[in-house]
Amino acid sequence: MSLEKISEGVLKGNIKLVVEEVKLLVEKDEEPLKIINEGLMVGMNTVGEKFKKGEMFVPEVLMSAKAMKSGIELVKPLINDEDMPSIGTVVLGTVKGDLHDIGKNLVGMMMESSGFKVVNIGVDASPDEVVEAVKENNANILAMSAMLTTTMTQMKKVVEAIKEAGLKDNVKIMIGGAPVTEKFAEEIEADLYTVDASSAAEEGKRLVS
Ligand code: B1M
Repeated sequence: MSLEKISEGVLKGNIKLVVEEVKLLVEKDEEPLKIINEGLMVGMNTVGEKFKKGEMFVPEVLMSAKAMKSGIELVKPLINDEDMPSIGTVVLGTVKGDLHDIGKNLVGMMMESSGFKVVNIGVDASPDEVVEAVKENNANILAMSAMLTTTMTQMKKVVEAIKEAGLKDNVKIMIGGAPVTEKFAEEIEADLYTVDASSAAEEGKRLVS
């Protein structure tokens, strides 16, 4: 039983191993965030490096993503505190054309555990869907994720749609994802860029305080 075995399970796309190891560590009262950051994420980072070098292929990466999700599902209830008063509502989604959701879901978990109500609108979210969700939920924060250089440009379209709907003063816009930068956030007039899920939750709290 170890964090190394969890990262190995993610790397091998071995759901059974990940589930067994996460359960054992949870039973031993291991810190849930440590299981994510030092077990599951370590494995997925290696997957990313291998995928880039052509040492792993899409089906294998998908199995790794499934294994990572299975681990996260087990840890998530330990981080979320349903009784925690909400400090604000976040609408969270991955932009149109982009199907990556692992990082986005981590951001959602971290924000939930920081006391936000998170409305996760999923992946491939069009600007119209985003605007609708922001209106419907009276959101304080719109948090958008993009993982592809080809889809990050959709974020600009969302900011424009938010402006057109007259919502720019009502909702703070946070963006993130591997190709996104602080400079890009400034260019498209997003309110905040953060590099990872933990800082998204921390900085998000600051935005609404
Ligand atoms: Co994709 N993929 N993928 N992929 N994939 C990347 C992103 C890529 C970098 C791999 C590579 O080439 N090295 C590359 C993008 C290149 C680029 O544009 N620069 C890539 C590509 C090219 C593609 C396809 C086009 C491949 C193909 O089909 N030829 C295709 C596109 C599909 C589409 O979206 N339309 C594709 C498909 C897939 C899978 C479906 C197989 C799978 C996704 C499964 C899923 O998400 N359900 C997948 C995966 C798993 C990856 C890698 C390997 C891992 C991504 C991941 O989940 N990381 C990735 C390589 C890599 O990142 N190393 C890659 C773990 C996750 C925890 O990290 O998502 O970065 P991440 O989230 C981080 C931060 O970015 C940040 O916080 C998280 C950590 O705390 N963050 C935010 C994310 N969103 C945030 C929002 C915030 C703040 C922080 O505020 C709102």
